Amino acid sequence: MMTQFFDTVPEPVAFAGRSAGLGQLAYRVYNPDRQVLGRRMEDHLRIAVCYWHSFNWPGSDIFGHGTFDRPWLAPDQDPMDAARAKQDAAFEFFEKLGTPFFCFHDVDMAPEGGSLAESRANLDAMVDRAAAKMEATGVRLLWGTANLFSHPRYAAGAATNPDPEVFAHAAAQVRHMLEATHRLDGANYVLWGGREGYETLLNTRLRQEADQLARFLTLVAEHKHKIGFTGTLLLEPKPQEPTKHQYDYDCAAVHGFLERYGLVDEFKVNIEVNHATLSGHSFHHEVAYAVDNGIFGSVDANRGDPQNGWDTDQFPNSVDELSPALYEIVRGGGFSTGGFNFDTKLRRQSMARDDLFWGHIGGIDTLARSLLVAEAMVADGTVEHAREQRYAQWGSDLGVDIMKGGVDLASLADKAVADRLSPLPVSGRQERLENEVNRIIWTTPS
Ligand code: XLS
Ligand code: NI
Ligand code: NI
Repeated sequence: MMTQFFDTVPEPVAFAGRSAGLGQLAYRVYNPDRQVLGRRMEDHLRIAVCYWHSFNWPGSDIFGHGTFDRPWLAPDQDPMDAARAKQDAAFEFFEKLGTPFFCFHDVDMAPEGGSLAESRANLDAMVDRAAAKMEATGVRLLWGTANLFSHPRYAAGAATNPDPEVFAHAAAQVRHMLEATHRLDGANYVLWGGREGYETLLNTRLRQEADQLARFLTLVAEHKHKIGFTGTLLLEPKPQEPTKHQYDYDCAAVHGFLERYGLVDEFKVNIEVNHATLSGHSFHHEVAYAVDNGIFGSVDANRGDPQNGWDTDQFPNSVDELSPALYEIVRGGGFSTGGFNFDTKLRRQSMARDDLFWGHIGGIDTLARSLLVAEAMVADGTVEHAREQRYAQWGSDLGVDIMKGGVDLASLADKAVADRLSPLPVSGRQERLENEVNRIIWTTPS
């Protein structure tokens, strides 16, 4: 195993369980080969490391410069030399962390050139190199995506831009990155509409922008089929930031949009935990919505900070919060092409190179532990049983009649009067259910 950038971590991180020593870089729960509900833990969680926050970002914020120890980001290097060094660092990290997947944007991996053709050549060279590294290490691509939000040309959006030339530029980038993802045998392709939204309604036509966005997504879906890419296309909801309002606000908004434009069979959602909370929901809500409506695709694992409202993208660390969401995922049959991508950022003071290991290991163990709780929740059956009981009346003649459309409003009303219906309210048993879930969280062995 190559050691060049992470020399303080000479060995791959391994599962050590309870015997892991204090300060030892080891997994305490995540054990790739452990069987959970008939699948290996690794195949359940399908963990990916993201290229952007982990290898591209120097630890800068709007008030201050980069703080991280990242020699591959040092200025004054030839951009392609820097891209190669960054790729070496990334693959060294993937291999040492021992996780199966990674994700990247076009511009994470290769520098933009002076023209589309030059950018394309840069990316092709880096994708060739990535293919060789993937072959050598066995690391796979969970998803690729194009960055349609950083360059000033996208300040007013990409697909929703008032200028069709910007739309065409975005199309060129997505076409190329979709083909690169296909070439690397990616399992999914993601579109996050970072600037597909507005800053002010005073200059914005909402219907026109929605039509443009739908047109763009239709072109992407057509091209996917044309090139024979069999991965899943994913939209990543987010309510705002960087724009004041983003059209892909949450899962329900995305779902309605897909239905309206006849795209619901072409796209699923990539749910990010911190985007769920930004939209005023919980991650549990977004997952439950997507699973129940058949659009659940993949997850960007991270968390926000309840003290502020931002997309702080911290590493997940709450088993209490994640377990109910993992329960919905496994109840729904688990991931097919999706997985847990660590769209996570270290805090700016976590400057040391090996902090990247601590962040990922903690997050992965949290997910692994939540998966074990979810498995126990399935075996326990209390939650499922409570839901069954709650809706049991819909199996009665009245319930079936209503739902199959056998009654109109007037006949239903007449029946309610004639039968002197006087239904009694029933307890929702919320506290009891919360206690049951806690019981399972507290008693599930690792
Ligand atoms: C930003 C998004 C972004 C997408 C990929 O908030 O999470 O990182 O996952 O473009
Ligand atoms: Ni994300
Ligand atoms: Ni985010």
